[in-house]
Amino acid sequence: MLTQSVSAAFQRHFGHASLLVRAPGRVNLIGEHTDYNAGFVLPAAVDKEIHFAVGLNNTDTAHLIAHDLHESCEFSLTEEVKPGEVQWANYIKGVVAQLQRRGLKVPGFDCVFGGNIPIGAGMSSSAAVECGLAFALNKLLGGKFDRLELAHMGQAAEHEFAGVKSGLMDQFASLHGRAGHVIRLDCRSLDYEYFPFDTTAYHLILCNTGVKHSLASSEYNNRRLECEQGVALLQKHYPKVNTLRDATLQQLEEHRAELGDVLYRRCSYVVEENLRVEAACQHLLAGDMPAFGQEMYGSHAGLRDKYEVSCRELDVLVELAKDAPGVLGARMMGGGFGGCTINLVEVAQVENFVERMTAGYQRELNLSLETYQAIIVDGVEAIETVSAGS
Ligand code: GAF
Repeated sequence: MLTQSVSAAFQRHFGHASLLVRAPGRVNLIGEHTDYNAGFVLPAAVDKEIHFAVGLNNTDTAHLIAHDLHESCEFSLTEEVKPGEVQWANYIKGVVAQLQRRGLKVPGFDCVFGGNIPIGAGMSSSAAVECGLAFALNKLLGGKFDRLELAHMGQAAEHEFAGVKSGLMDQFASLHGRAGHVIRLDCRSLDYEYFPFDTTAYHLILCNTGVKHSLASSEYNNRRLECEQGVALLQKHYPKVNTLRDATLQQLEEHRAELGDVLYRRCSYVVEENLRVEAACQHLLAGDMPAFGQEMYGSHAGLRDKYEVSCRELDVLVELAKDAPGVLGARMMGGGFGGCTINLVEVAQVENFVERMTAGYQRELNLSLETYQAIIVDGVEAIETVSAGS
């Protein structure tokens, strides 16, 4: 459906051959704000996606159409691409700039994209845009770069063209997702392992607060800075501590006064969250989903109280989930300050859960709730090549 409408729009506007690509958003089961601290994450690509039709046009200009927004933008490729005023186009321009920086002469291309990833829901629509376009252009231009390099390009685009100093998790998950599996990624070594995630008994349900507070990106960058300050201080005592991944709770305890209250809380959250991811993976292997769910609740408490990236809407949803039958775990997901909670819910209770949460959110905050079941799918891939006029 999505592919057809994007492909039809491409034919209407440009009428030449194109490559069709799908790029999924992601969920993260546990391991939040650990990626830029060289820690562990446990994401998966999900069935909310952005689809692309991309074709070379034998000119020096890129023409972009954001199908859902009914907006277009074009830019010249004769020189190094720079960020512009159109926000959504910057994710694409950022990727093109990365390809150029790696020595590729990017020729003119036409691109139509559209999707169903809710914007601002913390499901990484921006990473899907970056990764889908990077994958499509790379394929059209000879496939020089592997998926990891494409993920790095997406991340760099986020840093330089969107101003968010994000980690690698979102781009990595969009490009490396595997249907029915979560990915345990070690963000230090970039080693990763797929864990089967059985959804016969439990479903992953996302509850979208519908809010995205404006401090999201500035506070995100602040947290990253605070972690770096914590590391700089620890390093004076422990030269081998290069990231919070290398730090222990005992070291933090010993230098608590020197760190001060805020840095101590930020750093101890990160160290504890890494331990929770490792524990969660053990529970997953042992099939102990109630224990897995407890780690999710622990993660939320840390994000709320120590890392302070939650908000009232997210906290209300997690509290409501705790009281609902058949819920094993719930937590805020992604950068925070809005977006979704992720909930692990017994299949038989899903319908009741959705009703209860919707009513509760309305009652507590007078807000309406959107919910989605997250189905774990494969990462970015080419769907087909469409010839001109078809
Ligand atoms: C955002 C970032 F893009 C990720 O890199 C990650 O840090 C996440 O927030 C928090 O875990 O999605």
